[in-house]
Amino acid sequence: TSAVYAAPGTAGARVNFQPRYDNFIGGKYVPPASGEYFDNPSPVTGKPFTEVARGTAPDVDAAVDAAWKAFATWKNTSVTERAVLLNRIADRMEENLELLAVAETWDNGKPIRESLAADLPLAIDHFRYFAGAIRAQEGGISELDHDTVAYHFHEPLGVVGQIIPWNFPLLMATWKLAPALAAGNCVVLKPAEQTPASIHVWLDLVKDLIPDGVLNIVNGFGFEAGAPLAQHPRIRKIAFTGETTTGRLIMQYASQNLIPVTLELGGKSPNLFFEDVAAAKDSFYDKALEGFTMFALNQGEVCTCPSRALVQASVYDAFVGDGLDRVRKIKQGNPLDPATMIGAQASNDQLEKILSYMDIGRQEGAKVLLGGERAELGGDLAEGYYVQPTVFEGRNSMRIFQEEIFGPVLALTSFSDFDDAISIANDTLYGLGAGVWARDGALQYRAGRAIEAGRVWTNTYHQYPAHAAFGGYKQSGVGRENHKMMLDHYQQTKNLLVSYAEGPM
Ligand code: TXE
Repeated sequence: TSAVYAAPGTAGARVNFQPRYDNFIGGKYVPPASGEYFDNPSPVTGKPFTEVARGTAPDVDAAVDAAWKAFATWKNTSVTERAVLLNRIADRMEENLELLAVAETWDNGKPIRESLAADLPLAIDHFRYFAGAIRAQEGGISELDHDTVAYHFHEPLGVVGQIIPWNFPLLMATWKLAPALAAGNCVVLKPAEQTPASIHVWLDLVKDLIPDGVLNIVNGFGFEAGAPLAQHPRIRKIAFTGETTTGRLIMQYASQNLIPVTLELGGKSPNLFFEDVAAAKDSFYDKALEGFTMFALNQGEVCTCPSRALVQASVYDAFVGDGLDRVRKIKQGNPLDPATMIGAQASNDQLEKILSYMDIGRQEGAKVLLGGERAELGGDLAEGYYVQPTVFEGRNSMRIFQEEIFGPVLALTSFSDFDDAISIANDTLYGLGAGVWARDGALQYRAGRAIEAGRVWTNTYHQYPAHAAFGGYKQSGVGRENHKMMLDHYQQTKNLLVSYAEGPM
């Protein structure tokens, strides 16, 4: 369908939110100990549409208790049972794809065509991937001598804490939940306060499938609900996605209880365009131009946003000219319109942060090639959080090249040769993603190996399959998500060392 989806709360809406969401603990909705709720606005209109429990330490305590109670049974489930559960969750999501996509778009501001074609299908596939991965996992046996054997078993950690961000609320929840549940853990999850609602729409669809206490959700703010979770003495691991400065705090909290941490943090990913890209104006060139526009995907609110474009000087003017033409074609508008390519920023705070970086860029002498302002959309969208796709030209030493803006803002510069390209690409505190665009195979390979980043896309960008490892070098994080190697982060190894000899020892 190409019709605009009806807004929640209006006639014909695919989803209607409840007026209020509580915490979900031990299989039931429970009011917060504080008795307080906070308003949740939609970025599409800037207007509140539901209110959400303001969780605090006592709620986290209750959730951790409920999770440990459930773990006593859950840890003994077979991998088949857990795989069946994950597959059922995936099926429910698929049956309710449009409903969930509208919920996600309304809560986060992202265009419906992306929630429908990317966020939800990727989340569904993630549950299915880990359903398969856990069934295919095997332990190991070492024969120490003829009568002595070391067995290696995978065991779950127990109760784990998970703190997620607001840029891909359902997908980030899935990235954390699927491997944790597959491995046999019970979870206490804290959604981001900016996007607390879509996860409850999801929960309403799947909660009858999940045994009580296996998944608990405590809503609330970072310092009030997130910190007590990360510091809780009875969680066995904390997984976090968010800002690098918050990641540092999470690691400190975890050190109090000496528990493992996985962190997916910020980025300032370089997107490198080598001169041979422009050797012909063919379909490959066209694909590279599309790669140039990827900084605006999800309004730039992606930890791997290719927020720095590095274009070889010999083709700079021509390539950038064509690239800007492509950026001008990005259609901004109502996120519920399937034709819209760029929607609203997730929160007013984020909108203001982006606008302030645009001022910083201008002040430090970067040249605005495109955009540079808040996007004024009329009617119901007038108070939504919209920003124009923006391209700044400048130098890599500028703050807009070094600091994560997390908006549709590209910092563009040129490089002379291979060594210059790699040195600019790596001149950053971060190392999450990168893009390499080149026709020459050896060049692609050498650039991919030389860039200090956990994922280097080559002649593509922004693909997130469940079976490719994802995570940061340098200050972009610790550990990996996706891929079956993720199970290692949610399991510990039990070694039984057994002698079958009669004796003597
Ligand atoms: O992140 P926070 P914010 C970056 C992006 C963005 C900036 C700020 O640059 O502009 O971070 O966003 C919880 N103890 N990214 O302020 O604070 C919080 O409630 C425990 C990059 O929203 O890191 C939320 O659930 N938890 C990014 C989650 O942490 C705490 C995604 C993320 O919030 C906490 C999001 C605390 N002390 C933002 N403080 C990515 N890598 O994808 C906050 N939280």
